[in-house]
Amino acid sequence: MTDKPKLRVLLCAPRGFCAGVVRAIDAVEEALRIHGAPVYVRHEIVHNKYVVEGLRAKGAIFVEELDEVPDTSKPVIFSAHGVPKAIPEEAVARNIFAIDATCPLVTKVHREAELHFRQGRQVILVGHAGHPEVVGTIGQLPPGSIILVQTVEDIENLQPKDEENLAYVTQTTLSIDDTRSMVDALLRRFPRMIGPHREDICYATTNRQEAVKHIAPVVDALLVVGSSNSSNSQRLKEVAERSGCKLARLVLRAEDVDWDLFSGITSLGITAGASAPEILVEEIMDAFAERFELHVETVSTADEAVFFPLPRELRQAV
Ligand code: 0CN
Ligand code: SF4
Repeated sequence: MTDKPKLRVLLCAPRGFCAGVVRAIDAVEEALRIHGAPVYVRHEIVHNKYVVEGLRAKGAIFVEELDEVPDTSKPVIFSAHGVPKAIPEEAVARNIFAIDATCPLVTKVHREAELHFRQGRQVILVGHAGHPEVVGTIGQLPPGSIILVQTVEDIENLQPKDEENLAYVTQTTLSIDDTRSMVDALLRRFPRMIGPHREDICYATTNRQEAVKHIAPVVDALLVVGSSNSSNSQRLKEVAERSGCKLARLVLRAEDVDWDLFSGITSLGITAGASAPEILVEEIMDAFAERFELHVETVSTADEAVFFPLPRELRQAV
């Protein structure tokens, strides 16, 4: 007999690591294995403090800019979020051995932007100012070539050079619903604007949001496991709130759970951002199991079988 209150736990599937994150983390691990510690990583390889701390303990040194890297024969790995063109150029100029762990789905957006530019189109980027992916995408083209829009109001105020010659691209980790409204607003103002064949929002972002939409309306609370600087994780919390969940929280790990908030609930949804390791989901489940009698069900809304091979520089080394 247990006197713990019962808690029905609905685990979202898919959740957690996407193919781009697995590849980026593997790239750092493989670089450490081949080249020995230390290896340098420009920016958090993925936006998760637990992952970053784990790699730091194995000998990765994290920097924000290349000027923090000494003259070295050790590799410098670029994070999954992508970098402006100037960064690999700087690496070549300094004779730095660069390994690019940019997610192939971010690189795809870079190439789209470049192609539009070469075909004479002005490029509109839908995204969040200051996010490293947005900085990287803007940095694919000469300064001033890409216009960033963050809101429908920004779209109303747009003054493009030639309304007939426009294209848009988006950040990969945005809210599906917000982006649809933004794209609709763009097409209302500029009906001849060209966009991607499919969304630039990636499969992992899409599937994790879809799973949350299923679960959020039927649970008392929903936890998103992830870091606060992770765009895709923050969007999952927003999606939960907009789908009718009154209590949605983003937590890195069990010690961050505010237990007072969850004391009266009888059902809980759990998901994890694309950069959050499953071990932290397990840690949080264990912490709930200490306080509740859990009945766990997995609710699966999509199958994922995406795999990206390691960056070229590491494949050759292997
Ligand atoms: O959390 P992440 O490292 O990055 P954002 O969601 O903040 O973009 O997840 C991996 C996604 C990428 C690129
Ligand atoms: Fe790539 Fe999407 Fe994962 Fe970002 S969230 S690393 S774009 S698969």
